[in-house]
Amino acid sequence: MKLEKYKIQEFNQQDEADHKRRFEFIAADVANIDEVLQKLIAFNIAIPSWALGTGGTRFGRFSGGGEPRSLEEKIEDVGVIHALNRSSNSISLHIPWDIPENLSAIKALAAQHGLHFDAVNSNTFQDQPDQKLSYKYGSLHHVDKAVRKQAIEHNIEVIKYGVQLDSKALSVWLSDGSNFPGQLNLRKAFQNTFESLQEIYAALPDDWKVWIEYKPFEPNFYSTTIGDWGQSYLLASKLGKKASTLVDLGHHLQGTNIEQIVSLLLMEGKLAGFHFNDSKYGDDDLTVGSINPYQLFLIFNELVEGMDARGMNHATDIGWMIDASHNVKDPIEDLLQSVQAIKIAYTQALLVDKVALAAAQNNNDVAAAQEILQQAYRTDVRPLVAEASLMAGGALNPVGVYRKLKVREHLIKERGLKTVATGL
Ligand SMILES: [Mn+2]
Repeated sequence: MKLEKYKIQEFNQQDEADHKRRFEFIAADVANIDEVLQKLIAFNIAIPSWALGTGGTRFGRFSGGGEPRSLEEKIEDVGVIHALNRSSNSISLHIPWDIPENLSAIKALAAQHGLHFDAVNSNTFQDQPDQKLSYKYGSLHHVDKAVRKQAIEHNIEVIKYGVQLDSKALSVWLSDGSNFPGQLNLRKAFQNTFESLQEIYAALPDDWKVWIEYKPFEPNFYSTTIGDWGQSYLLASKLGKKASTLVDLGHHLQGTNIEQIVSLLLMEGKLAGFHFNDSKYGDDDLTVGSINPYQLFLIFNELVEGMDARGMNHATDIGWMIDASHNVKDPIEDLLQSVQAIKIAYTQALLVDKVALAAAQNNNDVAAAQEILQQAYRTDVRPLVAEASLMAGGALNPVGVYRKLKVREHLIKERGLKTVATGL
């Protein structure tokens, strides 16, 4: 399904007068409003191919109907999202859930929707039906060299798919770890992981990167072989320049100061990218900004400050991606909400008075520093995000227009009520 631009514009016109009034009110206080809008227009967040279906838990899965049945339909769904928000211009594929069979046709379809391919993701956390050796006890860290070899070869195969899709990065998340004390020699497991990653690293094309994701627990509950940012950073440092650390917001223990992690990784030039989601307890994979939008803002504040300090391009020098799962929501609505939340936090971070904040910090004026941050955070920047969307040809209110256009009803009619997307 392809959304017609004129239909989006028709709905925009209905809201335009109200929007202009709200926009002008807030824009009057933003000195560099054009720069902010241009940065917002340039800012895109990749959609993972596994997020277009309804997610499940280990207890069950309740399909919402009209889910994409193929990679082609997943690309069409990302096309719908991008048409509405003009901020989701790429898709991140997961191999083997989404192996592209006809590469040139897939690339042409993506291009029709204005999309390109972001990082490719390998999967050694599940056994596939035709797989020779099991990953029950891990993959790249496995005690058996033959299992490690199989997992290395899978990652190299994923790189080959990615090259054909013009991707530029391999994203690796391992579930490797142990469930009980004594199960693993922790040092040897880490060493095996490093040596396996070295072989994968050697297969990377010159202009490629490998992103190493970490996670402290689940599915293993005693140790995870790449459990935190320090372990990921250690691997990335030992591997070399093409390797860096990927931060998934849900992959931290409660109370972790993620903004500090981000700040230091940026300082070292080792922050690869982001997997956005939100959580209350653990790796909940909830909609971005639904639980703790202030933390998201504080993270973006460090991102903007740290990227500016290194002269980085906000839009392109870090990989931005959503990694969430939707148990009870329409996945497209959830993704639209997530992208909006990210853009709101980014805009608020752009509004922070950096000169005044640096002065307050240098004077140990703690109260003033808090006032400056919260001045930006408590600004309702939604009209700025809406204006950027309007300027880029998207919807003033993406979720609202999605509902008015009855997209899900059309998709159910086209695909059926009982479809199941590959992946989750
Ligand atoms: Mn992730």
